[in-house]
Amino acid sequence: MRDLLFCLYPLALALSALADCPYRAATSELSRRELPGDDGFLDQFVVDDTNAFTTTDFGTPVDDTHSLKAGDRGPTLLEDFVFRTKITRFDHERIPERAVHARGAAAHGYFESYGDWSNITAARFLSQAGKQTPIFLRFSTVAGSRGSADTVRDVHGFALRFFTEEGNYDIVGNNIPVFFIQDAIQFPDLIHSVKPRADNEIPQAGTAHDSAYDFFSQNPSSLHTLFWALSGHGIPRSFRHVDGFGVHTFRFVNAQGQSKLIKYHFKSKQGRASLIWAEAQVLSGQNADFHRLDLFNSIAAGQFPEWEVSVQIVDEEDVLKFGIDLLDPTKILPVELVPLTPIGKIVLNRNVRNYFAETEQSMFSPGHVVRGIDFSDDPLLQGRLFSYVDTQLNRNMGSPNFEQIPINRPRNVVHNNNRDGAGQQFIYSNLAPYTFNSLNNGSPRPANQTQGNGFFTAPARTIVNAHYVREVSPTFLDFWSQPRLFYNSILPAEQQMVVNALRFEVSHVTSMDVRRNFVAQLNRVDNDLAKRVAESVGVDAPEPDTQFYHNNVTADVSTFNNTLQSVAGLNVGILSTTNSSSSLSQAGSIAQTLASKGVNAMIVAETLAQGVNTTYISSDAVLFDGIIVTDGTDSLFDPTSSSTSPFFPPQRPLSIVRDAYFYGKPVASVGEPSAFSNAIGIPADTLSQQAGVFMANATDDEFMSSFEAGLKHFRFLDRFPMDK
Ligand code: HDE
Repeated sequence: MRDLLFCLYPLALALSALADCPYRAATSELSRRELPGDDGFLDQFVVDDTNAFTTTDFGTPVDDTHSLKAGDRGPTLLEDFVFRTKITRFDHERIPERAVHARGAAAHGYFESYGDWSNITAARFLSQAGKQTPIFLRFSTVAGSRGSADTVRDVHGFALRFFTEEGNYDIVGNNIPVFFIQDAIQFPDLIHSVKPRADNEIPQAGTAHDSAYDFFSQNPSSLHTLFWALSGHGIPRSFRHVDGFGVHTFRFVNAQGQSKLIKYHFKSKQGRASLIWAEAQVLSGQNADFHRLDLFNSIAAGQFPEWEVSVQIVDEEDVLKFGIDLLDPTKILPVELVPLTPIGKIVLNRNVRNYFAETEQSMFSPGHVVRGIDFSDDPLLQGRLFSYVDTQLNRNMGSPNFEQIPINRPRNVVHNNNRDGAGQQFIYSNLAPYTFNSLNNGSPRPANQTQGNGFFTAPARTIVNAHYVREVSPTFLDFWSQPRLFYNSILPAEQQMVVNALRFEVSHVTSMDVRRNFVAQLNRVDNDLAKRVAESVGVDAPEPDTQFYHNNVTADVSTFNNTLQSVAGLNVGILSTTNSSSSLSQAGSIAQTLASKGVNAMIVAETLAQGVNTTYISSDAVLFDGIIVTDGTDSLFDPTSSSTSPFFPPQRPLSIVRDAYFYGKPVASVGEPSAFSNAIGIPADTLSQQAGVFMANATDDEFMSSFEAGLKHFRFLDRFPMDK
């Protein structure tokens, strides 16, 4: 023991020397610019520690780097309030993570209205063309815990808050337009089935296990959402490349009280883009923060992601007209039946300054509504109106004052008779905190449709004379036609991805009965699909059940059948070597051209020599949206001993090229292509005929512009094997 102490002694000396090390000024990235739609509201809460001395929480300047001890080798004293308060604060740093949607990232921005929509809604943020309203948008996965990886397969949250002048309005949506269940009372059951097993807490952030597929097969309302999640929508390339949906039907109500049913759509102006499952799995390990980083870096680089906000508008009396009950959240309203009306756009232009204070403490609720908006009777929505407030009470340690946290505060002043609670931030001066009063001139006064610009319930909302029931509506009972509509509407290669996803997921189910039950459900969607899955999971192929089948299709549900609007924010690996100065200079000029388009061009070489951005040891095909191999790098791709190097794991450059190709990415080579084609394992003359493969002797304009077009195409699906 004594020996050990002596060993540690030099370390202790070194540490105490560190404490005396000269202060080096670090450049701060926190200085902020004025941006459109930014009301600067949060600035008043920002603490700037520059040139400040440390204080306790109660303001006393102190030294909190050494505890108070009886002698320099003696015990720490209970008296030491500096030590006790610092450690106590640390012990209490965490609040409960969200029960679902725990993992996420958010950013600030603004909404801009395309017009004056007061004919259909009294909402002020929609009252004028060009009107800007600050927003906060949080993206998330659902099942994983806060420390899980970004690229797991999951539905993604799209929780949007408008800080309007008449209060906060939240649309707490997802990137998939439908949900698994039709009644909120089933939500705990759904989540218990998809969350990890109770005994060993496995698997983390994934549905590939018995209980999830037991739930899906016993509750076929879940099939439609499951199909979307098992396609590219479950593994997006980035948050910037997802669409958002309000999912439920809501109402717009104008000042006169006339209402319409509406469904929200948020279309990514970047375009939709998805990962391939194999790379999503690798990415979880290579960079568990892939999506968070992409969003943060894009905004920091001034590449502000945008979404067009649209609504489908339906007359009140048409709630059942389309053969779809608009109160059923497991159904889409196909755009062929009711087209989208664009009403505005949202732009994200500012990162959070403190993840905990802003993103973690943001508490959204579908019940945060403003005048001009109203709910529908969708039973899922109705239940959510209870759950979110309840969950915030839990996350805020029981205190109802979570709405007073800066990120949750509305921009207008709050006036009501709610009082006290832990952590109350306001000093209410009204000595008559009740309504109706005479001692405070009757204030605060109730606001409604005609006075105080108040919220009001759409007068057209009626309730039919009915019995109390615990039953599902007969109009909710078709569970199979829309999963089929989705499956019919995606590309054959995407159908293959859904088949493969199901093969992966169901092969993790150990119960034969669950596998059989699930295949029986698939057979109600599509017999060919059911057979393809059955074959790979040891279940007998079912006979067609033709009563369920149809050939309808709908537009715009695929994630691969669209071209990206821009290459900004995409990552390209330019493979080079420190052994060749001409390769490095070629890489430099390619990087410059790509950077002028907003691409993150990363020159990869053995070491971080001058001009190199990253090393082979830190690189992998999954980290790039496309790769370019520069001239003079042949020796790196020789699978024999000459390619080994202490600077990277065996064959890393080769595997980057090969994997990028097999993930369907644009791949390019400059100069003699034999090493490049050997790395992929396909002869150069065959490769050169393929879409998304670019080979040239020089990096001329044509080469660069065809590579850019390849990036916009994003994935070349013909590289993936099909069942038939
Ligand atoms: Fe949520 N959901 N949810 N949900 N949800 C939560 O609230 C719940 C549902 C969604 O970024 C929780 O603050 C019930 C549909 C998002 O902070 C919780 C039901 C949709 C987020 C909750 C649903 C969503 C949540 C957990 C069935 C898409 C993250 C933490 C009726 C339209 C918001 C929290 C953020 C979060 C309950 C179904 C989206 C437990 C009971 C449908 C994007 O209250």
